[in-house]
Amino acid sequence: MHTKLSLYKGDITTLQVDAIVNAANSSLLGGGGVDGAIHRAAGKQLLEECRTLGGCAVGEAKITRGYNLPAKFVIHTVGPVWRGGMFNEAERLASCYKNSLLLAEQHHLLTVAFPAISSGAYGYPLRQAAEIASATVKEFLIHHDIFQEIIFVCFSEEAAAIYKQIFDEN
Ligand code: AR6
Repeated sequence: MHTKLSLYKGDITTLQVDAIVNAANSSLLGGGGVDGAIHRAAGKQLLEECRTLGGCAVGEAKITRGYNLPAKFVIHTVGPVWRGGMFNEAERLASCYKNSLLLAEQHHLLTVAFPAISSGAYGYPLRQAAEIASATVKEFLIHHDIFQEIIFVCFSEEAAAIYKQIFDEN
């Protein structure tokens, strides 16, 4: 594989990459968690650009500039709310990763950092969410091995341990 996959424990808003992915809601007008942190760090111009986008459906992705962030772009995607696993949550979560990477590819972005989409306020069990993240990105890279680095950002020790275990197993 040409693309380097890595884990980073910490705050995604500090990363100097081509794009960070935001775990947004379908309004794209901000919220808590990583979404709140990204809007705070990017500044109010981000919200102004988001207002022009007309929202985003679950599993889809939209791109904006990064404004005051060290990242050049923000790819906003909307994860599924966990409702027990019988409502296509896994497919929808996988779509978030695929559509975010497709957008990155279209914009020739080479370094992309993902948070653990849906695993906070949206309640997706972290291990299952991380397994989908890892498997979906690896599968995407089979046909689009065009990135320099994809970074999985873990915000807690627990998340870092889970991601590390999944990486070591595969
Ligand atoms: N850097 C990296 N990861 C973070 C950061 C950060 N600064 N802050 C939190 N996380 P969540 P969701 C992790 O709740 O579950 C928002 O209000 C966090 O530990 O941010 O997709 C939106 O507007 C967790 O593992 O996103 C939506 O309404 C992961 O990011 C809703 O929450 C995702 O947690 C989306 O919920």
